[in-house]
Amino acid sequence: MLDQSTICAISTSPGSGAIAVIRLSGSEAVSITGKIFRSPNKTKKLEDQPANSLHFGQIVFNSEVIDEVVVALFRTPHSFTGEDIVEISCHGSVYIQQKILEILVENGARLARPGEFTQRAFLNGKMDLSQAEAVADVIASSSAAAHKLALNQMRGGFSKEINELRDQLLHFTAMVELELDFAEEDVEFADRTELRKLAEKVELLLRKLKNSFQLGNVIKNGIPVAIVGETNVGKSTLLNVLLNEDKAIVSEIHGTTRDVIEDVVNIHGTAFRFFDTAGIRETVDHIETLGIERTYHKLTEATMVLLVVDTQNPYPVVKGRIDKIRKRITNSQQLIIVANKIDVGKPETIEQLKKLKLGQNEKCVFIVAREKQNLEKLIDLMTHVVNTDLINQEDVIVSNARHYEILKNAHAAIERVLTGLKTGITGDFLSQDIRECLHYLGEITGEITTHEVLGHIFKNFCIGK
Ligand SMILES: Nc1nc2c(ncn2[C@@H]2O[C@H](COP(=O)(O)OP(=O)(O)OP(=O)(O)O)[C@@H](O)[C@H]2O)c(=O)[nH]1
Ligand SMILES: [Mg+2]
Repeated sequence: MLDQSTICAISTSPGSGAIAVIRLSGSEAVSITGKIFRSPNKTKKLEDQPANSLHFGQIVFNSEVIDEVVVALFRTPHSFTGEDIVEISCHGSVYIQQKILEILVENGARLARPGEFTQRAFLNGKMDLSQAEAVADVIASSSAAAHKLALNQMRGGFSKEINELRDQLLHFTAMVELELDFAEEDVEFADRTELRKLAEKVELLLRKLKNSFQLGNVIKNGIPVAIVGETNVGKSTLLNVLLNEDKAIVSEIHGTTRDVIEDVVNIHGTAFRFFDTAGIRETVDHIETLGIERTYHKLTEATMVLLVVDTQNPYPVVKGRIDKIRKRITNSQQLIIVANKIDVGKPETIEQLKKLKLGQNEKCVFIVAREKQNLEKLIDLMTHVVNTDLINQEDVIVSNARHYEILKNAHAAIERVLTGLKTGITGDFLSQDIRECLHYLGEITGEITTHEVLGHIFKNFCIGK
């Protein structure tokens, strides 16, 4: 099944740079490079060189010197792909890169397909499938949080969790299936209460992993933060200062923003996806009403809600708005009350707001959005919430849609097991559901895969990885 050819690709990003790296993998990686490599004293043979060594020399083709390069050698099985690998660091001109690639192909290497290096690493058992998938995520990660997530997965954090689950399930089936072998004797090896406990444990773990996807997904794409409040309180002003650009129109006219304005910005290593919304008020304007409906919709989708209130208003008005929004958000959402315009605010309102009792998922901060006063405090609150309440260091977070789909199936299967245990179905049915659950978990780590699945996963990689 494993393709034996030696593959090559430019592994650095396309275009010119100071240097570029061309990578080869396969049994002939060293000998092919050896044909075009010339050391300064012209005597060194690449094939005779030890693993993990570097060699300076020239790439020569038809007695023409193409470039001066450094060649790195890695030998099977101690390499990224598990095969012999050569990395040629050349000067980063597009011409040189293409030329060297061309010469390698002429000497017997084949151009690599997208993700083929990582695919080989998987097929050679250097990593499991979920780890291989994380390689792409690591490369694509654009924020510290997404990077942490991907790196954890690449190092096998997620695989460990899945393997533990599989072990427990195997233990489970073993107990049930032993019973089946002695069906005539009508014995019960598998204590039903024990089984139930085990199934509950597995169910909990699967549910936890499944539920973590929502968070994993937002970390990858930016944590959705809805900026909501009444008209003219300074929502768009706040968006603009957070983004550091004049994205939304700001004016003293009530109802300026009528549609949702969205942008992602990386703040202290976390990607936040901000949504500035239409101010909430009673209105007969049809378009504005539609905008306000969208505001409520964004509110439910957001992980974090910045409720902007204008401290120029009397406290009861402000409190009324806070209570209305509180009714619309759940415990798993974070509410930050942003008391704005304290430069011109009513001292009474500010005083009362400071005394406001806050729930577990609530915070309050006082700012002058227009002057960026206390903006850092708000940002600190937001990043603090993400780092302490959202991402727990030890927790494994699922961020891959394929894994999520599989976990959903595995979870449904274990739920059937639990119902089966309650209703007292026979062992063979139980075991069938457990086997199904096991099968799904195997799809995550790649113990069970089809050609189609593999092809689909790796085609989304870049060439050279
Ligand atoms: N004094 C003061 N004025 C502010 C502050 N923040 C915003 N403003 C002003 O308040 C007015 C309304 O600001 P916007 O950002 O357009 O308010 P909004 O909440 O987006 O309003 P709508 O889109 O109509 O819902 C503008 O004139 C801003 O300059 C502040 O901190 N202090
Ligand atoms: Mg606005």
